Amino acid sequence: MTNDKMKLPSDFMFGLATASYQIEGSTTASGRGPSIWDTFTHKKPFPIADGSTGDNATDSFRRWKSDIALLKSYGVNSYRFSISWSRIIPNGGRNDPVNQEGIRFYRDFIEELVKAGIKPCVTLYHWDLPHTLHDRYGGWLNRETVDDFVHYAKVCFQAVGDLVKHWITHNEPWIISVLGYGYGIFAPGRSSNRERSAEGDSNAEPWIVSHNLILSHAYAAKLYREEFKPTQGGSIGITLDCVWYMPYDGDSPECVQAAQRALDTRIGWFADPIYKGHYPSSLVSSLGDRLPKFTPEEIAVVHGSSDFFGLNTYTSNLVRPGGGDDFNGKVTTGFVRPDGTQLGTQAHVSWLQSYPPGFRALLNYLWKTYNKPIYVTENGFAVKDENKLSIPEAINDVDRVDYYRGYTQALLEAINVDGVDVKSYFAWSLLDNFEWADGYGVRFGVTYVDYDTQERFPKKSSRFLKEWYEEHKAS
Ligand code: GBH
Repeated sequence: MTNDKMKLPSDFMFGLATASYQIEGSTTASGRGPSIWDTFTHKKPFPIADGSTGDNATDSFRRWKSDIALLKSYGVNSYRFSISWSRIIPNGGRNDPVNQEGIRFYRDFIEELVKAGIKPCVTLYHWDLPHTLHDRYGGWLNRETVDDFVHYAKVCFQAVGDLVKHWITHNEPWIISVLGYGYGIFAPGRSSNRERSAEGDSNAEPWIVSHNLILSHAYAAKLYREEFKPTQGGSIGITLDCVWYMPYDGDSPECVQAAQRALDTRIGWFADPIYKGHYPSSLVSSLGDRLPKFTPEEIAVVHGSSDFFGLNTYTSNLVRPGGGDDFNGKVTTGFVRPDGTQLGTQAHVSWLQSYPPGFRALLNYLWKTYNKPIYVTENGFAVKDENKLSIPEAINDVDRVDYYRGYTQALLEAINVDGVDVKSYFAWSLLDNFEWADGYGVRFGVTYVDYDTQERFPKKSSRFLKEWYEEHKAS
């Protein structure tokens, strides 16, 4: 099929994505409480590469009107962003006070978006747990936090559910559990578990955190469906981060099995309970008692709890058995083929190379395996050394344009040639922003942010995406 014949479905959501802690700043304004990312980034020695924090970020809490104008200029019909739990309920808990100023902020923001003709896609939790819940009972390590999250979700549905038709409960539970509680490189920075988990410690934290994240997603979805969906009519789901894992040598049974184990661990850990009603058997057999069990009542709520498959994906890996750890299925991953060539163009971050065929293969795999419409909620690229360039050089982001050209073409082929049901594509990100443990040195935006002045400069990639959408949207 030629390129000009390939179209996007008529209800397709095309837009850009961000997350509260990465862009908002103003972390003590208007009654906001501290989140685990505030306390984590302020620790000494600094856990963030450049010693930075999200205190100012891209100042979007104050510049939200001009951010919406920017979105509008990019021709999008949707925007994915997250709500900061600490702005809505500063201490987080189900018996703690609700902060009307926080609600006002998001209500105003969403009303303005809708007025601009941009559909909001709202993430409830993009990693910024109210710090009080962490102190009170260990945050996600404790089942109590499940009920707190469901209450917080309810407050959000009540406050803005008349305007929001697309809800995401959690962003990337694998990252929350493994980087936050396994390796300790993300908030809340717990890593003691890493040593303990090797020999069957039943208290190994990431498995408990994930179990609670899955439950909190499921009970929030149940509440939405019972109390809000009948009148508000939206949909709700979870977003998982997926790498496309391919056998290193193409077809040896060892590498094929290793790649499947990696998929089971990165994706199936969450997707299998939610879409199939049980943890993957490879996880059950390798973890034994370390993997918590759902009660029959719980799994009945978990199974079928996501209306769609929310997908964040950036890259692909070649996989060999051996090495690694329980969090990746005990495999070795890389970008170098047996013949010494690389999969694609190297990004500024070590974990990312471009490989569009992997995106198409992943979309096909998820569609076949889980049979749910797919919302691509993040996809993007950080150009090597962009932080060292002058602004005029940086906005000429050729590698990012190439990345988006390849990935959007793979998306069109998955939809039009393979028949995969894809309902959205959100590029990460609207703005350069606070890139978690990497700080501000890693830039994923289609808009350059000058952090001295907070001025925004559209990069070439923003123009590419605008024109691509114009060309391929349903007529
Ligand atoms: C997304 O995660 C996030 O949702 C988003 O907030 C973030 O800004 C964006 O990616 C870009 O990173 O080499 O061990 O340090 C994607 C998953 C999470 C993959 C962090 C890379 C660092 C791995 N990413 N991870 S490590």
